[in-house]
Formats: sequence, C-alpha cells, structure tokens
Amino acid sequence: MNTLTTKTILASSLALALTACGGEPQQPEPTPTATPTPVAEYDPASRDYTLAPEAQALRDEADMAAFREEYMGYRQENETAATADGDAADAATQADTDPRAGLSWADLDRNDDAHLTPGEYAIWAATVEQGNAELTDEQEKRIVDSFYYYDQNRDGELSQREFTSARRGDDLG
Ligand SMILES: [Ca+2]
Ligand SMILES: [Ca+2]
Repeated sequence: MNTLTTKTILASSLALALTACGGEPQQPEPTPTATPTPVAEYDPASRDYTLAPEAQALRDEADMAAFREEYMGYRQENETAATADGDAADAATQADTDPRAGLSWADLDRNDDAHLTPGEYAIWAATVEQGNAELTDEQEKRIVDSFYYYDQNRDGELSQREFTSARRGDDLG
C-alpha cells in the first residue's frame, strides 16, 4: 500500500467517524473563565406558599402599611448610601450581577437585634430594579407569605437560621 492510498483510507475513516458522530466536527469545550459564576439567589416571589394555620394567623395580622413604610424607608437609605459612596465604575461592575447575592445578614438586620422583620427581610426578598423599588401586589403578597412560611418557630421574626432556609428556598412541606 503506498502512502497516498494510506492517507486516502485514513481520511475516509475520519470522514466516516465524523458522520457517525452526527456529521459535525466536535467543537472544542469553551475555555473556563476566571470570573466566578454569580450566586443564583432564590426569588421568594416565584411561587405560592401554603401556610400552616398558626403561620396563616400571624400572616393575617401582619400590618401591611407598616411593612411598606419600613421596606421603602430602608430602600431610600440604601439609595442615599449608594449615591454617597458609589462611583460610575462600581455601578458598571455590579450591573451584571444580582445585587441580592451580595447582601449579608448584617446588611439586612438593620437594628442589629439578630432577627429580621418583614421589612428587613424584603430588602433581600424583593427582586427590584434600581430606582423602581415599589412592589407589585403579587410580589408583596408572596414576599410576606414567604416570611411567615419560613418563620418556623412562629415568633413573627426570622432568625438567621430561618433566613438561611428562606435564602435556599427550602421546601418545608
Ligand atoms: Ca432586625
Ligand atoms: Ca422566627
């Protein structure tokens, strides 16, 4: 067998192999980038919650006007703080990442009492665009429902452990 024939056979075998794989040469795997994947934050407004009777009773008593006032107050404080120490470069860097992912327990527990009120919780729970922090009726309902769903000891507040469960989107059955 001469060299040319051998090459032709090899080329034909390769073509057959490619055909067997679907006819397209395999694309190289994308090179992993150094940029860490942003943490996907659970969106509590993405589902309905079935509350246990005791949780539902607390939910029914929730002062929604106070909730809105507290929540919007924290939003305004955050915007003021961002304007005071933010610069354009920071805003551009953060534009592609979920700002909720960067929130720590200390960011949320505004009065440092080791518990979250519904208003404190909503700063994490609400997926809103900058400058448009007001909640829709459905968002508000599901956020407050989820608060009482994850308040497992029914004391009307979220402990850090209860909040961790909320942040994971645990299904409590
Ligand atoms: Ca608190
Ligand atoms: Ca609790």
